[in-house]
Amino acid sequence: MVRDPDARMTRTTTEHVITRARRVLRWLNEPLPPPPQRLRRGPLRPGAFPSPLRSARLTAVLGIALGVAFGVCFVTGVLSHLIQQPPGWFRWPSRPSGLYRFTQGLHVATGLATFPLLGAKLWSVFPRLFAWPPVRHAAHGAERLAVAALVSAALFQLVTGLLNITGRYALMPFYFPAAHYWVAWLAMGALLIHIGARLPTVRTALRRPPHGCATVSRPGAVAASGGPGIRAETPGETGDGPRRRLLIAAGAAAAVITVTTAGQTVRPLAGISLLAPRRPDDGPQGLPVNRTAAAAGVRDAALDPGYRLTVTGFGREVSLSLADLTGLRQHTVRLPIACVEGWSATGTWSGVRLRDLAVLVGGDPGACVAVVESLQAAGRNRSSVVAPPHVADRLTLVALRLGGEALALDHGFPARLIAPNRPGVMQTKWLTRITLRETR
Ligand SMILES: Nc1nc2c(c(=O)[nH]1)N[C@H]1C(S)=C(S)[C@@H](COP(=O)(O)O)O[C@H]1N2
Ligand SMILES: [Mo]
Repeated sequence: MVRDPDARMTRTTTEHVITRARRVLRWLNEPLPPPPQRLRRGPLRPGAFPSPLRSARLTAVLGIALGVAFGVCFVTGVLSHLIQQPPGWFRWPSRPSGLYRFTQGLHVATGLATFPLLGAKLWSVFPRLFAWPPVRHAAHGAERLAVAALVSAALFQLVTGLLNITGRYALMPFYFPAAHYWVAWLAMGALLIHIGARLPTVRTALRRPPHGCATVSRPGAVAASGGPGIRAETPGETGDGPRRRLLIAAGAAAAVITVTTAGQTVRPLAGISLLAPRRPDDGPQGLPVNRTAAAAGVRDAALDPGYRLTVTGFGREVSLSLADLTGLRQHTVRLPIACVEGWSATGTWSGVRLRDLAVLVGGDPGACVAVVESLQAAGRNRSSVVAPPHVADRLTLVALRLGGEALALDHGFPARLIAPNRPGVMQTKWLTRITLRETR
């Protein structure tokens, strides 16, 4: 019989790795020397947080609600980022025409609902900040660091998100979309570590009956006790009434915030939109304005009678006056502006199909990308890229009219882009140039 030396070598290497891993794990869970007892003062003293409201179960239920809200917010946020800065593999369709309006509305709504939930959750675990000993072993220290990262990242996301939807960019000394995007990944990573570490505790906490009628003590009872001031619910203990009321209050606050802000995108709720930063019908021609013509510095150029829209591509170039544009075949569509800030509003737009302009310079509208540029000299939103499905879509217009009238100056007069299923920030106003090229 021939022995296989390779197989034996692989086996010894594997065993070696396993032994190493075990040693690291043991080291991570090795108890660390406790800090001197005389430091155990103030909030660190035993029994510093006697509130009967706090319990492992309350924390677990709030944690699950938060996890769901955060998950939805994360997925819809990453989606919004991909649509605005598409990597090569990403395709975003032009239908259903109101899909982005829905996903971004959900993003902002779940983000806002997180405020009371996170507040209640932080309150419910606050005493744990003063747990004694502060670090039991290296693994415990790592978990606490992940929690610190999670809390900071979550607060950063909520605050920057709120500043964004209220248009307070000046208060953010960084580029909001990039910061909000990368910190989201940080929060998600920390959240996954946190869930991994806390899952057994959550299971135990939820298994225990809320009204404490059981008398059997379970082996997990100690694990579910969250440290100082946070009790595992021992059977027969009272205090579920106030705890339940706190949960209901946090849930109700989340619901009230949702209902009083959703009106900025859900039209029937507009009347009770008390907390929403925007009303969907507040602005010229019954539509909000994000950047005015004056703010964009395009007033004179937009009102100039010599205005021309240049369409180029495939070796051709046409220059169209406003009269030329109205002389082309006109179409009318009903489409929303769905701002990344979470408000949206539907308008009735009329103008020329982008695909007709592609044909005008000899392009195949089924295989074209368009770059649309505005009269605005500078600024991140002065131009945008229109992907092939949107160029080809019959709903995509170079709009000249809104609600049966010429476009208001602030809505993009003389001509703006309006396309189905696109973020508002990519519905470029005051168009001056459209460049078409073949899809590679
Ligand atoms: N040239 C230009 N187009 C622009 C913008 C801009 O700043 N400059 N803002 C965009 C944003 S963020 C939104 S939400 C929509 C809003 O369109 P409205 O002002 O007509 O409602 O226009 C988009 N088009
Ligand atoms: Mo926007």
